[in-house]
This record gives sequence, C-alpha cells and structure tokens, in this order.
Amino acid sequence: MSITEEIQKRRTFAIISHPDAGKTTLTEKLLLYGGAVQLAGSVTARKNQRATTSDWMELEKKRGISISSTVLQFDYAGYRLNLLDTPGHKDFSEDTYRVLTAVDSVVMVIDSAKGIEPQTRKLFEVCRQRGVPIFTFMNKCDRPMKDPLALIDELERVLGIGAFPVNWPIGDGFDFRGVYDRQTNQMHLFERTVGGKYRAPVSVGGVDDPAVRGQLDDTTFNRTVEELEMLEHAGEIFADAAVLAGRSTPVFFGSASNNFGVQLLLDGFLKHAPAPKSRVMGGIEISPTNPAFSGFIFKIQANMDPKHRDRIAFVRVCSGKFERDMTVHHSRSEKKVRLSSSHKLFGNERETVDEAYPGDVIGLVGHDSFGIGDTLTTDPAIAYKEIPRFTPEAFSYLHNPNTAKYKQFRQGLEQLMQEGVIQALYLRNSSVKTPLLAAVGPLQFEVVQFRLESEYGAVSRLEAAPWTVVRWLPADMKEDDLDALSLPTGSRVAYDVGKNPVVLFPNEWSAEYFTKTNGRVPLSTLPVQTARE
Ligand SMILES: Nc1nc2c(ncn2[C@@H]2O[C@H](COP(=O)(O)OP(=O)(O)OP(=O)(O)O)[C@@H](O)[C@H]2O)c(=O)[nH]1
Ligand SMILES: [Mg+2]
Repeated sequence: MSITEEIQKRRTFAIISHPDAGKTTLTEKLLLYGGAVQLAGSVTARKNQRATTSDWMELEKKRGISISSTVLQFDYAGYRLNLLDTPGHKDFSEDTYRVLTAVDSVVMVIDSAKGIEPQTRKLFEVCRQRGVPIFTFMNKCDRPMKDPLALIDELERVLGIGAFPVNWPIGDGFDFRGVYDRQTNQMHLFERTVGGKYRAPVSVGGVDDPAVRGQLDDTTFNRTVEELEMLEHAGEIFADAAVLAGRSTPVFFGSASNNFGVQLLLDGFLKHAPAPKSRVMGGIEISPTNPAFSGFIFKIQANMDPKHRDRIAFVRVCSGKFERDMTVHHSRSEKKVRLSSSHKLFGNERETVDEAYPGDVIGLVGHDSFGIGDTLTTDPAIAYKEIPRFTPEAFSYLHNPNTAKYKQFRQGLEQLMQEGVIQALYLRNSSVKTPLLAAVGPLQFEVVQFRLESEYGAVSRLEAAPWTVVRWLPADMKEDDLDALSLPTGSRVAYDVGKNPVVLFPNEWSAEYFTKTNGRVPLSTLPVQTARE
C-alpha cells in the first residue's frame, strides 16, 4: 500500500464533553461495534462486570470518572482508527486540550437531558479555534430528554454552529425505541440487552413497513413523523465542506449505555470524518505525504502497566513513515535518538509496532529526555509548536511524613511533573523544603497523592497554601530587582522549575494592585516560552 493510501484510511479523533455525558461509555461501545472488544465493560465497575478499556487507572475505576486520556487503536471496515477518550472534569482539562492538538476530528457527546453544559462549550471553542470538524452524539435519549428540536436549536444558538440531524430519535425516556436515519429513510428500532454488554438487536425498515410500524404506538409514531416533516421544511442540507470547515455539525441521537444508535454514529462518522491533513508550522505547511518522518509528543504517562513500571511518550505521527529502529532528531536535546521501543496502544495494553503512518498515535518507551511538546523528525527543520499551556489556579504544599521514603517521594513527584499533571514552585528566601505544588484544579492533588502511594509506595500529606493566583515576572529580573518589588500583603515571590521568577497572590484583586504599584513590571499568566519550548 502506498503512503497516500495508508493516510487515507486513518481516522484520528477524540471524544469530548462535559463530565459524565457518557464519553467513556460511548468509547467502549464504539469498541464493541468496531469489533475491538467482545464484551462491553461498564464505567461503574460493579461486581462481575468488566471495567471499561479506557478507564484503566486504579483511581478511575474506583471513582468511575476519567482522569487521564486514553488511546485506543483498532481496525474497522478498512479504516485504522486512533480513538482518544478524554476526561471531562475541568481539573484535568490540560490533558484534554493537549489531546485536541493530536486529532483530526472530534465526537462531542451531549447529555440530552442537560443540553450544552459549560465544559462542552469551552472544549468546543478550542475545536473551533483549531478548525477541527465536530460530530455530535446526543446521548442518554433513554432518559427524559429535552425536546430534540430544542437541542438542535441550542447547538446553533449557544455554540453558533450549523447542525444537521443525520438521524432522529423515536420516542424518549422509557419509550425511546430507536432512531430514524434521514439519509436512507429507514427506521432503526432497537431492543435493550442486559447491562448493554452485547450489541442491541435491531429491526430496520421504512416508515410504511408494517413490521416496524407495528412495534410503535400511535403517539410515538405520529410525533416522529411530524418532527421529521418539520425538519424537511427547515430545508437544511448535509454539506461535507461545511462539516470539514467546522461550520456545521452532523448530529446523531442514541443511548451509549443501551447501544442504541452506536453503529449509525460509527458508520456515519467514518463516512464523513477527514483523514490526516497538512499541519502549518511557522507559516510552512507540512503535508502528511512529506517524505520526512515527523511527529510530536502530546502526552507522557508512567506506570500504565504494573508489570513494566516504565514511562510512555505518546507521539502523533504527522508526516512520512515511522519505522522501528529509525534514528531521528529530538528537538529539545537537539540530539539524534534511535527509536527502538515503539508500541501501538489499546488502553493500557501495548504491542510492538514496526511501522506507523500519519494519523497514528504510537507509544515510545525508554527515553527519559522526552518531554511534552517535543518534535521527533528526520528533518531537523521541522519543529511543531502545538502544545498549549495553562495557568495553575490551585496551590498546595505536599509533605512527605516518612523520611525513609524520601527517594520514592521525589522520584514519583518528578515523574508526575514530567507528565504535566502538576508543577512545582519554590518560595524565594525560604528555608522550607516542602514542595509547593501548582495545578489547574485541586483534584489533581488527589491524583498526585493517590499515585504517589499506589505507584511509588510514598504516603503524603497535603497542606493548603494561601494563594489562588500566579503570575510570571520578566525572566531577566535580577535578585536586586526582586528585592525592590513592592508586594501586596499575603503575596510572595517564588521560582518555577525553570528558575523563572513568579509572584503568588491570594486573589485577583491583589494581582491588580501589584500592577498598579509596580507600574513598570509586566506580569504574564504564563512563562515566556523559551526557544526550545
Ligand atoms: N441512562 C443512561 N446513562 C448513561 C448513558 N451513557 C452513559 N451513561 C451513564 O452516565 C454515567 C457517566 O458515564 P461515563 O461514560 O463515565 O461519562 P464520561 O463522559 O466518560 O465521564 P468523565 O470521563 O468522568 O467526564 C455512567 O454512570 C454511565 O453509565 C446512556 O445512554 N443512558
Ligand atoms: Mg470518561
């Protein structure tokens, strides 16, 4: 197969939404319908139920929420899919935003009872800025839901995106029976299965097909027909170009936990989702067919498999062909490295991979110098600058009460910092050796504590710190300049890991006050990026 053909069969996408809309459940069902798992697991892993493939982390299983994004690669209907399940909670959103740099399209899951929730809106904005095509899945139609016409209207009104319902729900709540496919004019009526572990039996037929019609009561049938007529009158047509430009979203209805509408979503998505395309870097376009191999690291994760206890760097391949054992240029170290330990990933399972193509996400093991955002390429002129950074808003001291475990404590903390879960700050003029941790949200501290204990055997203790705002000072400020600053009450100067000076403030108000009283000192919400970042 030529490289062009390989690229054409890749579909790399993320599933995004507000917490609890059903991303992980949908992911599991896409795996079921895609033939990648035989039996679907449950997110709320009760006894005798398989846990989901994508929430593999101990804490995720315990809490039933996603904390870290997961890569699942599988083949279906002649396509190679790279699917990324993301966490919805805003405290983990840094991870989700990084994943969005690595995909070519997204499936946005909406809880049909709730409509568009705040986190969905934020993630949508990021997709729009990047011009990522969006496919919408209206989930949980088996529960009392909002009027479907109102949901479509909400997409257009709240998100400002055109919406084309590809299919339409038949009934809702307890009476949710299936969906009407507007492109083939067929009704798909499903039956529920116990726990939704197996594919839902389905009967398909036209509106006049007695076998299908006979399964519906008059009220449900008439309402559906009426709504479909209203949609026809609205006259919106499906336009691929508008979808690919991110101006319009195809909408699918269903219920992930009951497996209703999952097959239609999967097939509809594959029919319209884009293959990998060119990436723009410093004004230059790098085509996926560029003969040079190139890719960037968007995620690092350690201890995915308790048997291995190593760290994996997740690389999105952007151009050329990856071959195991190839030697590439590593942007951060400016050194040549040989990539001999490469894997394809499926949750926390991995398998050696000898070659990969644009669109693929591969896992590289055994390179301690790799960091998030680094480019790996056979053409050193290529350097991607894809990875966004976020300003921490939660601060806490982390104590190590057990001096005998100092080494494990440090080692675990270093690792979690490399994964980008947290940052460490060091107070200026302080004899305190306890690390001050900074994160996007406080749940990350719980993750740190849990992982330190379960992966490194180090029990820790959190102590609240009195700040909520951090701002970076100009990197070239000298000690004397720092001494000369007039600090509002309760604020402190500190350094980040790169020795860049920052100021910690108890609140926004005090940061504004600082700006007024130190007129010539600019503050920034992020460190000034160095050439290598
Ligand atoms: N009734 C109903 N419940 C559903 C459906 N899909 C998912 N759920 C339930 O919704 C809850 C949240 O599902 P998840 O798949 O974990 O949601 P998520 O979006 O991955 O959540 P985070 O990753 O933590 O943001 C679970 O209890 C699911 O069983 C559905 O179609 N109908
Ligand atoms: Mg999840």
